[in-house]
Amino acid sequence: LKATTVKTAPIEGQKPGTSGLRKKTKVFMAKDYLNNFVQSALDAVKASGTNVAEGSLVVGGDGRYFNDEAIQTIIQMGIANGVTRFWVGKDGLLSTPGVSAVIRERGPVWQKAFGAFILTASHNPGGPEEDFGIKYNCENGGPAPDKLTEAMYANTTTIKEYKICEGFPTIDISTVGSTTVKSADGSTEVTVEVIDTTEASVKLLKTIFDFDAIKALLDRDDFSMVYDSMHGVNGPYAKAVFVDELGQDESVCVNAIPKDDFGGGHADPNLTYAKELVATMGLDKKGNKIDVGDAKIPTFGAAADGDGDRNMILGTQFFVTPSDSLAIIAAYADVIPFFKAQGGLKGVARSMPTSGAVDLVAKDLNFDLFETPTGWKYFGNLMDSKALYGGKDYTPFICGEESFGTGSNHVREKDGIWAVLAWLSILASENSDASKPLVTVEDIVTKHWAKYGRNYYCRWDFEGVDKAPATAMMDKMRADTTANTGKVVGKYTIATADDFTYVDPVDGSIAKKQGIRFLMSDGSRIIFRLSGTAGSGATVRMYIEQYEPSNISMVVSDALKDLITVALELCDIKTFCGTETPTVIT
Ligand code: VG1
Ligand code: CO
Repeated sequence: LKATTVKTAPIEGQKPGTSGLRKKTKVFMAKDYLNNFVQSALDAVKASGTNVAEGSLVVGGDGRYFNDEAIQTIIQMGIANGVTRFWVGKDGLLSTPGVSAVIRERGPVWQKAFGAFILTASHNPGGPEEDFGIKYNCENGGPAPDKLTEAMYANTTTIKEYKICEGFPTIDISTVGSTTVKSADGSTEVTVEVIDTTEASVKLLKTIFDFDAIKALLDRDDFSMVYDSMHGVNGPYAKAVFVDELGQDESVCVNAIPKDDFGGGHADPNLTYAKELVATMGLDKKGNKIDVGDAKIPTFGAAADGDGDRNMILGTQFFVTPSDSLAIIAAYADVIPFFKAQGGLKGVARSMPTSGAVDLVAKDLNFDLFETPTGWKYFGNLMDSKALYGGKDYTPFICGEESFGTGSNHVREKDGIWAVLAWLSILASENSDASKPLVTVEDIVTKHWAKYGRNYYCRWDFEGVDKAPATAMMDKMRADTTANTGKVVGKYTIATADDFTYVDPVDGSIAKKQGIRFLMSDGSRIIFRLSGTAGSGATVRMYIEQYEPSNISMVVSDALKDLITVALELCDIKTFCGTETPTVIT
């Protein structure tokens, strides 16, 4: 357990983004890169008042290339920095929501986790030529708040040395079990426990949902489902829930073996990248129906991203937008025992670019509604409002983003498999009478639109553009907000043009520059942001929304055509970035 101190120097660009630090794998594998960040992170965690010698540090990842090596480095550095207990996922695998569940649920009080390193670049491709990432989660199970990630970043800019126990034996992470090592003088003892990947999550999910009701639905002859884990870390979780617990055939879980390059795919569950599932469900990448001949299309389809926190929900030849999914789960919260048992849902939140569909449900059902910046870390304070701050209690709570993320206060991360089980609960409740014809995903969504109206919505991503012109474009729109307010553009009038600022209602912290918004007088919205998860270059995101109270059966691209034209003019991306053709539309 002898620690060595290694001289190092600051490395540029180690600033965590929307969800941790993401870079090319090769960058991470370069000398001192990971070490510098881990040391800076641990120093910030200690400075925030955490005693790392007490409790456990969780370490796990989505299984991408360099995962295993990084885990051993983190253990060796953790020990040198005073950590005495580690919980490592078997085979190095823990999903993002899985880590949150482990932190919150696992262990006796004296072993409880104080934090976690999650090794993932989420939906970014993996492999030696692609991306790697690391993020830190806190004692509440949620992503480190801005204050902490800023402190980590500040440390990376001044770092001079890091500590590591290079002599610590390499841990065999392929077998569940414990390794304990004592220091030569007997004064300290370090335990590394390799834990079952899915246990804590499955146990928790079983307390949230009515598994018997879901099983009855899945067992119906007229119901079939497929869950595509895209070779990410979700596979073991999907199998544990659907095969082991719910007794379904293995064929329900496709691409369920985690691979270090996600099978060469892009483990991002949307209509563009989840090609295989989208075709199985009888759709093209625009969400239009395709001819599948004699093939039988499943009743329900879902997909997950690399680290298992995202979800896409599909019915037979039908795509549910993530914003609608959030609104519908909120509207049906009472069919989920977890919410019912706590006296029903109290609060909902969405990130600013997410459509206002959930707002209509909140208004109708009297839930407190919050609009936060992009990224899950902003939901944490709201969910912890009572426990941590003695303030108003917003839980039980459901939150979500347009980027295929949905979750609740059962953990402090978005949770892909939770969303799938939530949808199956809704379907089970609508189909409690087995003698009646099946109520489908499409029926449920259409009924919802008929009641609340429809928020037509799309997001255009311009990936891999140059950072300087993209930043200049944003700066121009920011500078023009006052001039643009009141302007008439096409058939729209800009009621407000601004740059979104969020004041956290719980602790008063302020997040500025969270996206340029054009709020039209008829309620339509155009929003621009730069992605905070790109491993290199820049990605411009353009979000378009138009609400229709009764005209609910238009084709999305037709409904949004005029607004898109206006949006492209307002940003002038053609001039700045040389393109106005998106790489992905969701
Ligand atoms: C994107 C999404 C955001 C999400 C984040 C992390 O961020 O837009 O909604 O929270 O990814 O998701 P950005 O800054 O690139 O727009 V995950 O599943 O990649 O951890
Ligand atoms: Co993810």
